[in-house]
Amino acid sequence: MKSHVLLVPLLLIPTLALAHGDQNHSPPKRGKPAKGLVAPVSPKVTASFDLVRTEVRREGGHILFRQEVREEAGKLTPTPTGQLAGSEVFSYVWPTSIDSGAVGFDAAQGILAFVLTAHPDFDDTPLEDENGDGNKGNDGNLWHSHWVVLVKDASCPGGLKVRDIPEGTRPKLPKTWPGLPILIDSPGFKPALRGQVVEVRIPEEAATFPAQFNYDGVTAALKVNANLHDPLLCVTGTFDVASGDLSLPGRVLR
Ligand SMILES: [Ca+2]
Ligand SMILES: [Ca+2]
Ligand SMILES: [Ca+2]
Repeated sequence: MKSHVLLVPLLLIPTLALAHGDQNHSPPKRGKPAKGLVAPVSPKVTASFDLVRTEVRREGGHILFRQEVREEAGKLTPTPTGQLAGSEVFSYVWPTSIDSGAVGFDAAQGILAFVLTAHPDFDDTPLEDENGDGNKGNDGNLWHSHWVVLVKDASCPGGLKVRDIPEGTRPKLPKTWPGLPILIDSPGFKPALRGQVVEVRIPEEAATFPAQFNYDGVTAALKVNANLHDPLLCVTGTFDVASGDLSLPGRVLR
Protein backbone atom coordinates (compact mmCIF):
# COMPACT_ATOMS: atom_id res chain seq x y z
CA MET A 1 0.00 0.00 0.00
CA LYS A 2 1.19 3.49 -0.78
CA SER A 3 0.40 5.92 2.02
CA HIS A 4 -2.10 8.04 0.14
CA VAL A 5 -5.01 6.66 2.09
CA LEU A 6 -7.24 9.22 3.74
CA LEU A 7 -8.32 8.03 7.15
CA VAL A 8 -10.85 9.96 9.13
CA PRO A 9 -11.63 9.28 12.78
CA LEU A 10 -15.31 8.35 13.04
CA LEU A 11 -15.91 11.14 15.54
CA LEU A 12 -15.04 13.70 12.87
CA ILE A 13 -17.41 12.33 10.26
CA PRO A 14 -20.44 14.57 10.87
CA THR A 15 -18.32 17.72 10.58
CA LEU A 16 -16.67 16.53 7.38
CA ALA A 17 -19.99 15.52 5.88
CA LEU A 18 -21.28 19.03 6.46
CA ALA A 19 -18.14 20.59 5.05
CA HIS A 20 -18.39 18.56 1.85
CA GLY A 21 -22.09 19.19 1.41
CA ASP A 22 -24.05 17.04 -0.99
CA GLN A 23 -23.39 18.75 -4.28
CA ASN A 24 -22.70 15.38 -5.92
CA HIS A 25 -26.06 13.86 -5.05
CA SER A 26 -28.22 13.50 -8.12
CA PRO A 27 -31.97 13.97 -7.79
CA PRO A 28 -34.01 10.75 -7.49
CA LYS A 29 -35.28 9.46 -10.84
CA ARG A 30 -38.97 8.66 -11.02
CA GLY A 31 -40.01 5.10 -11.77
CA LYS A 32 -36.59 3.57 -11.03
CA PRO A 33 -36.24 0.75 -8.49
CA ALA A 34 -35.01 1.63 -4.99
CA LYS A 35 -31.26 1.89 -4.86
CA GLY A 36 -30.24 1.76 -1.21
CA LEU A 37 -27.87 4.43 0.04
CA VAL A 38 -26.43 6.56 -2.73
CA ALA A 39 -23.30 8.45 -1.67
CA PRO A 40 -21.32 11.13 -3.48
CA VAL A 41 -18.06 10.38 -5.24
CA SER A 42 -15.32 11.47 -2.82
CA PRO A 43 -12.24 12.31 -4.91
CA LYS A 44 -9.97 12.42 -1.84
CA VAL A 45 -10.84 8.85 -0.87
CA THR A 46 -8.87 5.96 -2.41
CA ALA A 47 -11.01 4.72 -5.32
CA SER A 48 -11.38 1.15 -4.04
CA PHE A 49 -12.84 2.46 -0.74
CA ASP A 50 -14.88 5.39 -2.12
CA LEU A 51 -18.48 4.30 -1.54
CA VAL A 52 -21.01 5.43 -4.12
CA ARG A 53 -23.84 3.01 -3.28
CA THR A 54 -24.66 0.61 -0.46
CA GLU A 55 -27.58 -1.76 -0.29
CA VAL A 56 -28.94 -4.77 1.52
CA ARG A 57 -31.56 -6.75 -0.35
CA ARG A 58 -33.63 -9.93 0.08
CA GLU A 59 -33.18 -12.08 -2.98
CA GLY A 60 -34.09 -15.73 -3.54
CA GLY A 61 -33.74 -16.99 0.03
CA HIS A 62 -30.60 -14.92 0.61
CA ILE A 63 -29.71 -11.57 2.07
CA LEU A 64 -27.47 -9.73 -0.36
CA PHE A 65 -24.98 -7.29 1.18
CA ARG A 66 -23.63 -5.07 -1.57
CA GLN A 67 -21.50 -1.96 -1.96
CA GLU A 68 -20.39 -0.10 -5.05
CA VAL A 69 -17.14 1.86 -4.97
CA ARG A 70 -15.61 4.29 -7.47
CA GLU A 71 -13.41 1.57 -9.01
CA GLU A 72 -11.10 -1.40 -8.30
CA ALA A 73 -13.08 -3.00 -5.47
CA GLY A 74 -10.80 -4.96 -3.14
CA LYS A 75 -7.58 -3.80 -4.81
CA LEU A 76 -5.99 -2.15 -1.79
CA THR A 77 -4.91 -4.34 1.14
CA PRO A 78 -2.60 -3.49 4.07
CA THR A 79 1.15 -3.66 3.73
CA PRO A 80 2.37 -6.79 5.58
CA THR A 81 4.31 -6.08 8.78
CA GLY A 82 5.40 -9.65 9.47
CA GLN A 83 3.71 -9.86 12.87
CA LEU A 84 0.23 -9.88 14.38
CA ALA A 85 0.82 -7.15 16.99
CA GLY A 86 0.25 -3.71 15.46
CA SER A 87 -0.82 -5.11 12.09
CA GLU A 88 -3.49 -3.49 9.95
CA VAL A 89 -6.88 -4.65 8.67
CA PHE A 90 -8.83 -3.06 5.80
CA SER A 91 -12.57 -3.55 5.64
CA TYR A 92 -15.88 -3.10 3.84
CA VAL A 93 -18.51 -2.81 6.58
CA TRP A 94 -22.30 -2.92 6.83
CA PRO A 95 -23.20 -1.80 10.38
CA THR A 96 -26.77 -2.95 11.08
CA SER A 97 -29.57 -2.60 13.60
CA ILE A 98 -29.75 -6.42 13.89
CA ASP A 99 -29.39 -7.65 17.48
CA SER A 100 -26.09 -9.41 18.23
CA GLY A 101 -28.10 -12.44 19.38
CA ALA A 102 -29.24 -13.07 15.79
CA VAL A 103 -25.89 -14.61 14.83
CA GLY A 104 -25.10 -16.46 18.07
CA PHE A 105 -23.67 -13.85 20.43
CA ASP A 106 -25.44 -12.74 23.61
CA ALA A 107 -28.22 -10.23 22.95
CA ALA A 108 -27.65 -6.46 23.01
CA GLN A 109 -23.84 -6.52 22.92
CA GLY A 110 -23.35 -3.55 20.58
CA ILE A 111 -23.63 -2.75 16.87
CA LEU A 112 -23.70 -5.96 14.86
CA ALA A 113 -21.84 -5.40 11.60
CA PHE A 114 -21.29 -7.63 8.62
CA VAL A 115 -17.72 -7.10 7.46
CA LEU A 116 -15.33 -8.11 4.72
CA THR A 117 -11.70 -7.87 5.76
CA ALA A 118 -8.22 -8.44 4.38
CA HIS A 119 -5.14 -8.57 6.63
CA PRO A 120 -1.91 -10.18 5.41
CA ASP A 121 -0.37 -10.66 8.88
CA PHE A 122 -2.81 -13.19 10.34
CA ASP A 123 -5.54 -15.66 9.47
CA ASP A 124 -8.82 -15.68 11.39
CA THR A 125 -10.75 -18.18 9.27
CA PRO A 126 -9.48 -21.48 10.73
CA LEU A 127 -12.27 -23.40 8.97
CA GLU A 128 -11.71 -21.87 5.52
CA ASP A 129 -8.95 -22.36 2.96
CA GLU A 130 -9.59 -19.28 0.85
CA ASN A 131 -6.55 -19.69 -1.41
CA GLY A 132 -7.09 -23.43 -1.86
CA ASP A 133 -3.56 -24.56 -0.98
CA GLY A 134 -4.60 -27.09 1.68
CA ASN A 135 -3.62 -24.82 4.60
CA LYS A 136 -6.55 -23.14 6.38
CA GLY A 137 -4.30 -20.81 8.36
CA ASN A 138 -2.51 -18.76 5.70
CA ASP A 139 -5.04 -16.71 3.77
CA GLY A 140 -6.03 -13.66 5.81
CA ASN A 141 -4.75 -11.52 2.93
CA LEU A 142 -7.72 -12.61 0.77
CA TRP A 143 -11.06 -10.86 1.34
CA HIS A 144 -13.29 -12.91 3.63
CA SER A 145 -16.40 -12.39 5.75
CA HIS A 146 -17.07 -11.78 9.45
CA TRP A 147 -19.78 -10.76 11.82
CA VAL A 148 -18.40 -8.43 14.48
CA VAL A 149 -19.89 -6.54 17.39
CA LEU A 150 -18.72 -2.92 17.51
CA VAL A 151 -18.75 -0.79 20.66
CA LYS A 152 -17.46 2.66 21.52
CA ASP A 153 -13.98 2.90 23.03
CA ALA A 154 -12.46 6.34 23.49
CA SER A 155 -8.94 4.86 23.56
CA CYS A 156 -9.29 3.79 19.89
CA PRO A 157 -8.30 6.44 17.31
CA GLY A 158 -11.59 5.86 15.44
CA GLY A 159 -13.67 5.78 18.65
CA LEU A 160 -14.88 2.20 18.06
CA LYS A 161 -13.54 -1.30 18.58
CA VAL A 162 -14.57 -4.88 18.12
CA ARG A 163 -15.92 -5.77 21.56
CA ASP A 164 -13.35 -7.56 23.73
CA ILE A 165 -14.06 -10.70 25.76
CA PRO A 166 -12.76 -9.91 29.27
CA GLU A 167 -10.56 -12.60 30.82
CA GLY A 168 -12.49 -15.05 32.94
CA THR A 169 -15.83 -14.42 31.22
CA ARG A 170 -17.64 -16.89 28.98
CA PRO A 171 -19.98 -15.05 26.64
CA LYS A 172 -22.21 -16.84 24.16
CA LEU A 173 -20.35 -17.31 20.87
CA PRO A 174 -21.28 -18.56 17.39
CA LYS A 175 -20.10 -22.05 16.37
CA THR A 176 -17.71 -20.53 13.83
CA TRP A 177 -16.07 -18.12 16.32
CA PRO A 178 -12.36 -18.24 15.34
CA GLY A 179 -10.94 -18.27 18.89
CA LEU A 180 -9.84 -14.63 19.23
CA PRO A 181 -10.81 -12.89 22.51
CA ILE A 182 -13.26 -10.54 20.76
CA LEU A 183 -16.87 -10.78 19.54
CA ILE A 184 -16.09 -11.92 16.00
CA ASP A 185 -17.47 -14.75 13.88
CA SER A 186 -15.98 -16.29 10.73
CA PRO A 187 -19.06 -17.72 9.04
CA GLY A 188 -17.37 -18.54 5.73
CA PHE A 189 -19.70 -16.69 3.33
CA LYS A 190 -17.76 -16.16 0.09
CA PRO A 191 -17.51 -12.56 -1.11
CA ALA A 192 -17.13 -11.36 -4.69
CA LEU A 193 -15.13 -8.19 -5.37
CA ARG A 194 -14.74 -7.06 -8.93
CA GLY A 195 -15.00 -3.82 -10.85
CA GLN A 196 -17.06 -1.43 -8.74
CA VAL A 197 -18.89 -4.13 -6.81
CA VAL A 198 -18.38 -5.77 -3.44
CA GLU A 199 -21.05 -8.34 -2.60
CA VAL A 200 -21.87 -11.33 -0.44
CA ARG A 201 -24.99 -13.53 -0.33
CA ILE A 202 -25.94 -14.93 3.05
CA PRO A 203 -28.58 -17.69 3.29
CA GLU A 204 -31.62 -16.45 5.24
CA GLU A 205 -31.38 -19.44 7.57
CA ALA A 206 -27.77 -18.64 8.56
CA ALA A 207 -29.01 -16.06 11.09
CA THR A 208 -32.21 -14.88 12.70
CA PHE A 209 -32.69 -11.95 10.34
CA PRO A 210 -35.56 -9.63 11.31
CA ALA A 211 -38.15 -8.88 8.62
CA GLN A 212 -36.74 -5.37 8.33
CA PHE A 213 -33.61 -3.72 9.68
CA ASN A 214 -31.41 -0.69 9.14
CA TYR A 215 -27.88 -0.50 7.82
CA ASP A 216 -25.13 1.82 6.69
CA GLY A 217 -22.04 1.40 4.54
CA VAL A 218 -18.53 2.05 5.81
CA THR A 219 -15.03 1.41 4.52
CA ALA A 220 -12.50 1.46 7.35
CA ALA A 221 -9.08 0.51 8.66
CA LEU A 222 -8.59 -1.32 11.92
CA LYS A 223 -5.45 -2.14 13.84
CA VAL A 224 -4.44 -4.98 16.14
CA ASN A 225 -3.18 -3.64 19.49
CA ALA A 226 0.62 -3.51 19.63
CA ASN A 227 0.47 -5.19 23.07
CA LEU A 228 -2.25 -7.68 22.07
CA HIS A 229 -4.39 -6.45 24.98
CA ASP A 230 -7.89 -4.98 25.31
CA PRO A 231 -8.76 -3.13 23.10
CA LEU A 232 -7.44 -5.86 20.81
CA LEU A 233 -8.92 -4.58 17.53
CA CYS A 234 -9.56 -0.84 17.20
CA VAL A 235 -11.16 0.99 14.33
CA THR A 236 -8.40 3.48 13.52
CA GLY A 237 -10.27 5.47 10.91
CA THR A 238 -12.76 5.41 8.10
CA PHE A 239 -12.15 5.86 4.40
CA ASP A 240 -15.82 6.61 3.67
CA VAL A 241 -19.28 6.42 5.26
CA ALA A 242 -22.33 6.01 2.99
CA SER A 243 -24.69 8.11 5.14
CA GLY A 244 -21.99 10.61 6.08
CA ASP A 245 -22.94 10.36 9.75
CA LEU A 246 -23.32 6.66 10.61
CA SER A 247 -27.05 7.10 11.15
CA LEU A 248 -27.89 3.70 9.57
CA PRO A 249 -30.60 5.11 7.28
CA GLY A 250 -30.64 2.12 4.89
CA ARG A 251 -33.72 -0.13 4.75
CA VAL A 252 -33.66 -3.68 3.38
CA LEU A 253 -34.85 -3.80 -0.23
CA ARG A 254 -36.67 -6.64 -1.91
CA1 LIG B 1 -18.05 8.34 -1.51
CA1 LIG C 1 -8.20 -19.31 6.55
CA1 LIG D 1 -4.82 -21.59 2.54
